[in-house]
Amino acid sequence: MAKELSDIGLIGLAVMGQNLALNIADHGFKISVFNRTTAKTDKFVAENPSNPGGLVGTKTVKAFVKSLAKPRKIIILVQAGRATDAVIDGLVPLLDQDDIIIDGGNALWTDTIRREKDLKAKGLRFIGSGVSGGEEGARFGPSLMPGGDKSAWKELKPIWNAIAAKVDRKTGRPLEGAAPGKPVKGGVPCTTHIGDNGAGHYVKMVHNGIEYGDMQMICEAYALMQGILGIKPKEMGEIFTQWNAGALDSYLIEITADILKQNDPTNKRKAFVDVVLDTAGQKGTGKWTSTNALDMGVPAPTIAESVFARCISAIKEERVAASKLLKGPKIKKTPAAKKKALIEAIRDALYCSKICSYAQGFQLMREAQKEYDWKLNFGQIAQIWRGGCIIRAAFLQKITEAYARDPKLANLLLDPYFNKTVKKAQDNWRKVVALAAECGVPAPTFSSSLAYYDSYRSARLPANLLQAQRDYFGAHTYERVDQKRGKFYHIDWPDPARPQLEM
Ligand code: NBP
Repeated sequence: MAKELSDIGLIGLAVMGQNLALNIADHGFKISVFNRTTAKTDKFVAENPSNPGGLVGTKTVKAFVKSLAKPRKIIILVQAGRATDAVIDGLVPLLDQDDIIIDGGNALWTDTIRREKDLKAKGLRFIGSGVSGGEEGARFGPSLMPGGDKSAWKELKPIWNAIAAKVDRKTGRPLEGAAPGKPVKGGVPCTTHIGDNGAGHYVKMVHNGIEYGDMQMICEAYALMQGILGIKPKEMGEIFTQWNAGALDSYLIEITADILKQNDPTNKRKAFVDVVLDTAGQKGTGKWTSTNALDMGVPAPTIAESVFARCISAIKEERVAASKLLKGPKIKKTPAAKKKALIEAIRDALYCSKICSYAQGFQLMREAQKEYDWKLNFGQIAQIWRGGCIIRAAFLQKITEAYARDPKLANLLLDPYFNKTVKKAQDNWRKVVALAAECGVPAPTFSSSLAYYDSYRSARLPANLLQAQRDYFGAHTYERVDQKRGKFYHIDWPDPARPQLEM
């Protein structure tokens, strides 16, 4: 007998909402849907008549709420910010004690903390869940990062476990169903309860910051191979395919290979990548990650550089004008015999920079858990990023293993695997950064990652001089190397003890 009431409901039928609703229905859950513009709901339901669970289109929020089994579970997939608040405000008067609202949008985690608190005071439960993987992920298995009320998570877990991407328990490799939309048999779902209130959205934000870094690093590898070696897109596509068979095995490397091999649809003799305008947009999560890093005083320069790289790309006209006035060095031709070695060096530079970028992302989460009193499981976070999401990569299994070895690991770079990898590859990394500077090819994330690595491994940095400067002009005081930490000194500048120049 068909179920009368729906197992779950979803509001917001744009790209993400439609695909997630179909994924949920594929797994046998009956789902009610609602959208502000009713025509979109009608079209969506009409176009998807058969699925194992069933789609129920509703025309009013009241009818939508009435169609759900209690405690009601309602996913919101609308724009983050005001639209999410508007949808919540419309729902609240219609809900009963213990009903559950799940925000699957890219909300700012502090908004999620606020919403959870407000709704709790009204007797409602709230989950802020990161949803990663774009359209394809939402449809066939995203990585899901839920945070919030534990009892609400218990109710949501069977659905989230069913629809999430799955990875192999031992190898962490993403698993696929027999066909798109066919449920995957076995495997570990790429979802776990991340922590209280805003923890899920915070981790999703850091995921996006890391994604910014990954994408920019790949672009720098492309720019170096193009600028210094003159490699054409098709050949470079083959290089990325080879890289994808090794330690760099990841979704972003795979799609980069595809993109580079793609011809322009309007002129088949041209590579598609060559006709795309070089200005990149952003929606804000990379900026949020970087701002939060600055707020908490956690160094995340690779992620910030990747945001700035998009900013500088956006001022196209200014760059074109500057290119006519500002001269750089002439690019040295690399002899053909050295081409293979340089390609390998670029690959190593990419891998080492990637390690630094992830080290920064995980340090951010470590600091945030102190600030917000969360208990994050870093190995599990790396594991649920192995499938479904944009940054899915073989490399994440190494992170899971690193945290299994030492759950309190201070920095990924200190793990034996990552330490050994960087030790082996760093000569190549340094060579590439030096060559990029010599040739005038911008490589902001490669070089800032190297500076991060060198700073992190320095027992003594020049901040001694900096602190002395601060004491000189602002009486900011300084600590001494020959005294215990926490004791502060000040000199009345200019210091009478300073040796005078003999005349
Ligand atoms: P959008 O963020 O573009 O949201 C638009 C949808 O929200 C439309 O269907 C719109 O209805 C509906 N909506 C409702 Br219902 N009430 C609204 C209101 N009061 N104000 C504005 N819109 C309202 O959809 P999306 O691209 O599917 O993304 C959904 C969420 O998922 C966002 O938070 C996004 O950041 C996040 N996300 C997106 C991706 C991605 O790849 N796109 C990936 C991961 C996360 P209408 O038809 O009447 O305009």
